[in-house]
Amino acid sequence: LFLDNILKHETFRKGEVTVNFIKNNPDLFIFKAPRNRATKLVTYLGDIIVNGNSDVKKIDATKTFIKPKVPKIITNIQHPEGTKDLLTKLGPDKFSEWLKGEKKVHFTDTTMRDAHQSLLATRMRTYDMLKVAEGYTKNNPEIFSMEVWGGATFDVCMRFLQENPWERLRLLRKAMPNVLLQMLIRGSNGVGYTAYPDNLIEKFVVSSWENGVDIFRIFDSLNWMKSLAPCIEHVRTKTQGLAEGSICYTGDLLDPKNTKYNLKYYTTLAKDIENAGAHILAIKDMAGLLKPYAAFELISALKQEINIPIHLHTHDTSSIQSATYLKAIEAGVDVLDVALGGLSGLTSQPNFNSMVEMLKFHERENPMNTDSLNEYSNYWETVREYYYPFESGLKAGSGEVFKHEIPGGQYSNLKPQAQALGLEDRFYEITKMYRDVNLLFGDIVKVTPSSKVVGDMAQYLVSNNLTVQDVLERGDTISFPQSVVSFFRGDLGQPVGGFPKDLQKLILKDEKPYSDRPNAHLEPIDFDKEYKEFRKIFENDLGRAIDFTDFLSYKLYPKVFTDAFNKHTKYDNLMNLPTKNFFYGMERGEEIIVELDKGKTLLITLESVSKTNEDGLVNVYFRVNGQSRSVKIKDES
Ligand code: 3PY
Ligand code: ZN
Repeated sequence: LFLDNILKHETFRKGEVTVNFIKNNPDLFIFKAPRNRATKLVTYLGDIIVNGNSDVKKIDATKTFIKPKVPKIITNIQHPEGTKDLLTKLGPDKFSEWLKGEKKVHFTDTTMRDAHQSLLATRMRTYDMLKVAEGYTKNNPEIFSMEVWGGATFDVCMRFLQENPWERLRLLRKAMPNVLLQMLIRGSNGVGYTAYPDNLIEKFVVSSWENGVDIFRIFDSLNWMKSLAPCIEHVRTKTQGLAEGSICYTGDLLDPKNTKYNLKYYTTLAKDIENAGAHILAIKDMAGLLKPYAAFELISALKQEINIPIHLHTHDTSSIQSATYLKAIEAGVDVLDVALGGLSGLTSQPNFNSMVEMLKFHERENPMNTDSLNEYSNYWETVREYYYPFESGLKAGSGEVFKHEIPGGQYSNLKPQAQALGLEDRFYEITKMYRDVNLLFGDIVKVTPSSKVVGDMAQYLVSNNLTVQDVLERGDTISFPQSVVSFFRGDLGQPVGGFPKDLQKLILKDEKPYSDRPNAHLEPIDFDKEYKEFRKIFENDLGRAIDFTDFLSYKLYPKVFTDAFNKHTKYDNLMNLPTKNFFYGMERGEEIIVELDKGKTLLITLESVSKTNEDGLVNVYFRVNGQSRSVKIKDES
């Protein structure tokens, strides 16, 4: 072990050994129990090389990648002061007043959350974010906030990327200490698809704040104040962060026949959100339905009604949403959500780079370094290629979004789901059915998780060759998807105007619905007792160290967390593996560098791959830091 320590020592490896080498390096005498990290890592690579990554359904054998160019990071300067420093100085209430008084338009960059959630099924890995996070916020400290967490990222981190979402947050916080970090939280549904006990949501909010979140964008998938209010309260009373309460926008405000989601409805809801204590109001246009002139009316009216700043979020699915931003700016919007060019447009947010250019020399201009923004946009455009299997295939903006109203974040997921059900060629039918189901359900607000219910029902009806008319005529003989039954029982709360009663009866059969808060039906968590039990299960020498945030992950997603934890035990931390190799393994002769810890790197070369032997095993031969290593992998084909 001593010899091993010497060989691995950085000074030795650099060839800088002097006579005092041993005397000056007491760490040579620290003998760590080997964690076999290198073996675990090559086992993962071997697995992917032989069997592929099960998350990648279709590989294009002709695909080649270009190495992404990371814009220069100036390591020896500190981050210039930004909005995070201002929040610390002013506190949330004064910060909100400051923002409201700002003349220039501010920008939230969604590249690391909603943009890839909406274009690449949320698969963006921490590895690609960390390459640029520090430099980006050093070069562009004028950014209002970076949306980096929450929404579907929490689940996908564990389920598909084998990452710890909390570790992502902590690392991004460290890399971007000057700019506000923002998350999306689904009110009582946290970052999940169902309601959780109130005390779990409270602890989740507090831990999110402690680990780096500054702005909590809080919404409810049915715009139900009873779900929004407690979460706003947690942020207000238990953190020094900013509570951003959201109205989810649906339908068309300008349609005279729209008596449900009209101006009065939105201004009343906004007032309720302000009264519940929000520091900022978000207009969350999750499907990109807010048309330019409707935006002007809505924001002008809200400016009259409320005294907190307004933050507008949209998706450019129709490709006309930059016009919406233009009218919103004219009406006095305070902050706009945008994504860096390479990950903008279509189901993602409008283009940050172009939006800044649009405002040049205008009285509300927010001067930014557009050359730098363009460099980072180019970086993301190149990185995006690694994620090609997760692209939705949408090639141009589509006016159909005003008919089906599918949220941008759901669109990129619905396609692979349809594929998995063998319905790929009936995707258009599914989008039409989505609209029919929405109307059948009484025209509800559709955003996670209510949007998932509509999507599940639409796919169910298409795959069973049923229509909504069939549901109305013989629903008593149909067994509906679990999410639909749960929705009609009241598990996601109450929709605007209530449930259609006859349909509710057909779907629930003999079950009784309820109309109070779903959380009222959930036992609070006994944290002392349950955390102890959790530690007993997961604390062992083989797995990674665990803490309270892991317990929260476990409470939100028990199975997903357990699977990810077990994979970590098998493969160790895969976060530092380059994205190309994480998804596609390695090519023969390819040489990669993987940083296990700061200063501890592995140089891995794939030497050869044997044929499958009679036991169904394949030998994969690597060189790791100059030494031969081979792993036996079971051929699953
Ligand atoms: C989410 O809840 O993940 C969303 O992005 C909703 O728009
Ligand atoms: Zn969104």
